Amino acid sequence: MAFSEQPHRRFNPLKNEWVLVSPHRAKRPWQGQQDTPDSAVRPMHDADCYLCAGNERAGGLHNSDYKNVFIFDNDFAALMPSEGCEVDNGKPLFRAAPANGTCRVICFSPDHGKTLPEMAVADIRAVVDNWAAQEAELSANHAYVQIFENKGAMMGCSSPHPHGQIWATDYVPAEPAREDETQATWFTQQQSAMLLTYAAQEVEDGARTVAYNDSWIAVVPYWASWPYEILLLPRFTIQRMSMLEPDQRDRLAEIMKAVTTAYDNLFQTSFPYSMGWHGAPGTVDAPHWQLHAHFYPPLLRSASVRKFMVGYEMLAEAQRDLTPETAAENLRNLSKIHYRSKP
Ligand code: H2U
Ligand code: ZN
Repeated sequence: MAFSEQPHRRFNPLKNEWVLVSPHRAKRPWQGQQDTPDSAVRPMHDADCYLCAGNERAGGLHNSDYKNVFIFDNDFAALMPSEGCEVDNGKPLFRAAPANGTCRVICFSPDHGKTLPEMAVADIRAVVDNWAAQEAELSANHAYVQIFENKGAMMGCSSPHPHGQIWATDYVPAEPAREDETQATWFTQQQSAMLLTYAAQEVEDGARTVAYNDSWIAVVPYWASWPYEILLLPRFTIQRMSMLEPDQRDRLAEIMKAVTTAYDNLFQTSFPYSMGWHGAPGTVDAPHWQLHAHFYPPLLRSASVRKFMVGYEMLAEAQRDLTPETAAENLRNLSKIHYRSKP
């Protein structure tokens, strides 16, 4: 059997873990849960939305009459900027640590009815600029800044209004901490930045490419565990978002639109996902790091059938049926025009 049809494992060098690929299972029947696809057409302004311009939020404060991007401190923040609680580290099996931080919400646009793929490139560029500014501001007094977007009810997102979040912490959380370690080890052993080398090799190969331009490439990574997972990589050396040059930001806005348009077009739905940026923790030079974004979407075979990371995935290791190459091909071959903007 060919590699593309035979069960095999692939190694994720960023997470330092394996994923089982079982392509022959892709055609198995599904009689399980069907989710409701999001195909709603929403108004530009919703009087009941906590995030729309001018409206009152759940915490009682009012949003400004904002015209492009609007950022506010989360009214129900998971972290506080104040001193953390006292912890007792006396017992090795009952360890705890203080956790201080800042949580913000970023509204991408005042238009309640349009998510990133339906926004103009110039408006996505404004989001990029705000992400970069937040990272610069918050990294001055936090150890790590996590920028992310939870999109769609299926991902537990609380509102259809286009928005994301920023959580800055006085510690480096587990995922970026692991990526820091794997990239540092690679750098020491190979004298190159792992993800810069990887981006160049994916550009050359092309089999897993979803979109690319002079500055960026979006791939279904070789080691993807979610069916339509995407890794968005710079093709140049860059450690943090705040370091991006103006033209690199323009190209980023373009590829963000291309990636999210492909997602929506795949199943003709507002495609749910969790996406987020991983940049170098702290502010010191970190040549082993390459800034990148992960997109983790739950959908598998239609707008209503999702992948569940359960069973073997929870107890042993991640597993996928669809190969990353097939997933990339499916995404790459779609129209570049958003399905809702067609006449
Ligand atoms: P999601 O990105 O998962 O939808 O979460 C939205 C965040 O917005 C959530 O953390 C905050 C919630 O606490 N929020 C406010 O701070 N004020 C509001 O009025 C509504 C939601
Ligand atoms: Zn709204």
